[in-house]
Amino acid sequence: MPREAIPIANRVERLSVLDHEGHLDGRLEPKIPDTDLRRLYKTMLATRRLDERCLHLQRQGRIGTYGPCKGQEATPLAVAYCLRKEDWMTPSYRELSAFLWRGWQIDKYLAWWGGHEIGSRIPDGVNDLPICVPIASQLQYGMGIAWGCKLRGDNTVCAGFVGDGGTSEGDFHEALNFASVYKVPFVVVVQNNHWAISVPRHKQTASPTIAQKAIAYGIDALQVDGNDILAMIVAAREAIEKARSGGGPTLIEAVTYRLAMHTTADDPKKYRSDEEVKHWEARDPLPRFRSYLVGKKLLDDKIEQVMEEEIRSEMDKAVAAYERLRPDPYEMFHHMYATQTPELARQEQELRAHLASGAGDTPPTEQDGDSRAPSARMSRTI
Ligand SMILES: Cc1ncc(C[n+]2csc(CCOP(=O)(O)OP(=O)(O)O)c2C)c(N)n1
Ligand SMILES: [Mg+2]
Repeated sequence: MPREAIPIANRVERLSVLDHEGHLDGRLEPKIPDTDLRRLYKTMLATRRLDERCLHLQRQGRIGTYGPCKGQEATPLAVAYCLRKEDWMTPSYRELSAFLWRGWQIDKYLAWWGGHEIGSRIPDGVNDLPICVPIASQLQYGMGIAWGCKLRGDNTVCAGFVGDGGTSEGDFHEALNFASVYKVPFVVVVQNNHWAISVPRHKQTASPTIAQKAIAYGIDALQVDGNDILAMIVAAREAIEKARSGGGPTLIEAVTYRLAMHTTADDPKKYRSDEEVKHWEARDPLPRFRSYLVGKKLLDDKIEQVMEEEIRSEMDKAVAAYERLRPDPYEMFHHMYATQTPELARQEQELRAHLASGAGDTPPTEQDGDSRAPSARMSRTI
């Protein structure tokens, strides 16, 4: 009876196409039409600007707790770019660039952070699940959707997102196991942004990469520079097309960094150094993609200025539309169950009595100084 190494079929590769300064490894450059490259950059820029705007809106009391995505614009966008419209996406909560690409409405996105269920309503014709906060649970839904795609045989696939912290949840492992055994068209993208609130990546798991966790489930895996949109497009294209052609699931570990706080309820200075943040600011996905596009003569200051103006005007309109929304604050007591539970009925009565007592005054809105915005009173916990 020998004692010998067991050959393991799966291997884990690391991929990057642009270096930290945006220089290209030409051998790996994906084919992307010029118009798409410009649109991708504009969406990255819009994501950055909307993220900044959301921070301001939160500080002014116009939306509730907000979870920024600064520094993580490239990964979700690349995946969304490679999906077809009829494919599915099960996001977590830091995939804003993908939401914009997939056609989510900005006013509804703001409504979600304003605590209103109207923000969970995905536009007709967009096959996405809403923002999901119970960590990693979205992978179970994603796996189920992908299985449905396979059973229907309509050539659609699903991409699901999760954070590095989410890989410690049972849901992550159950979804991978099921996806692999049933060979479903599911692409799991781990946004490894190095932190799960204040828990660093090295305390999350002792395995040298997150990608290699896929090996135990018999799933192919790739570790990718998640701040390099070109590398992410190469990886996502491969994985999505493999899934579409019956090759089963893939795990992509996108190595990125959360440049801002976990949420506006968090102070990252308490647990990480300025040097670490500076190190990652030098790897910001936006300037890297920008310098690639400037090198290809697809972008210059003038073109970017026009983009900035268009983005600003679109955001102004969306913020105004959000602040005009007057969603029913009692909807939250009716949203979940067909028949309201006694406990929810009690809570609804409590809120009604509280607001009737005049305790529900709200801060002014951006548009109409002294009117009331019920949204400003609500918040989410993530
Ligand atoms: C099941 C569950 N447990 C705990 C929480 C509280 N919580 C919210 S975010 C978070 C950390 C998630 O870290 P990670 O998966 O790395 O995602 P990131 O926030 O870094 O994008 C935790 C523990 C939650 N939302 N759901
Ligand atoms: Mg994380």
